[in-house]
Amino acid sequence: MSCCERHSKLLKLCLFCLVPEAMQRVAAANLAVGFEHIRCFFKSVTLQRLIIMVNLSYPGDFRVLKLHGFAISNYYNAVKHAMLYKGLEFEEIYVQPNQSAEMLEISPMGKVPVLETEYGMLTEANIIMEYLDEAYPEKPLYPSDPFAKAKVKQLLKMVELYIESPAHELVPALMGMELPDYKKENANTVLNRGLPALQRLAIFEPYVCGKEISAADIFAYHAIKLSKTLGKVVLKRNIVDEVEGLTAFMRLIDETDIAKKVIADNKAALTKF
Ligand SMILES: N[C@@H](CCC(=O)N[C@@H](CS)C(=O)NCC(=O)O)C(=O)O
Repeated sequence: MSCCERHSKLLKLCLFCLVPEAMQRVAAANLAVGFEHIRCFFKSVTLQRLIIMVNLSYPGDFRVLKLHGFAISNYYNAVKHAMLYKGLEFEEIYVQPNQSAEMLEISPMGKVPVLETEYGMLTEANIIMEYLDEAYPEKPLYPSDPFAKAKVKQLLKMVELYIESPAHELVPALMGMELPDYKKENANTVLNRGLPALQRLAIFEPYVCGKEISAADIFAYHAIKLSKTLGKVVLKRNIVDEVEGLTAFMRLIDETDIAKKVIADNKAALTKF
């Protein structure tokens, strides 16, 4: 058997999803799969195809998307909401953010959410949503027009940086911790610019970027839910009232079945926490 015949036999077996078995069988049949043949085989397949082959040989394990995290996190809930909206099949894997070696292997900052795909792990809620929208184009969450798409990303980013982030700093207060005044002042200062910025940018017709629901709506909804609570409890201000159109927008999303489910899971998780 020539090198190429052996190589194509090996490749054929691999394509039948029997990568490990193929290696064993070929070796057992004394086909002398030497280094040269293996090198020849690996040269012929791209890394991506190799990953697909290996995944296919373990059906059911790698191919279902897995969302790691917990329902207390607004970032986790935004991604979960987007996945439910897109009708994706996925498994939820409960994990709290932490700095263990295992966690840092799947999430470089030890944060949640983490999306496990057949190709590897992804973190950062907006990046995960963008990936999912490209990989699963049904029920898009970003417009196809480049500028409209950039506007969705702009709004999402601005909510994250100038509303959610300053409010998020106050989370320890919800757990009964005393916060130094400078933290509250800092949150107020950023929110005092962030909320008018949202007012200038959001369209509310009825969604934040116009007539179609987008990733910005889903992200903003969960970010503002948390920020509203923190604003009320810690800063004694109602941030939703400060942006015209925001109350109606929050109600609109509140009324959807997906939001009801995600929020019910969030409440259940908070009670157990
Ligand atoms: N930029 C990240 C933020 C994620 C994040 O901060 N998640 C929180 C839970 S809501 C977390 O894991 N916190 C733990 C930590 O900050 O170490 C994203 O977009 O996913």
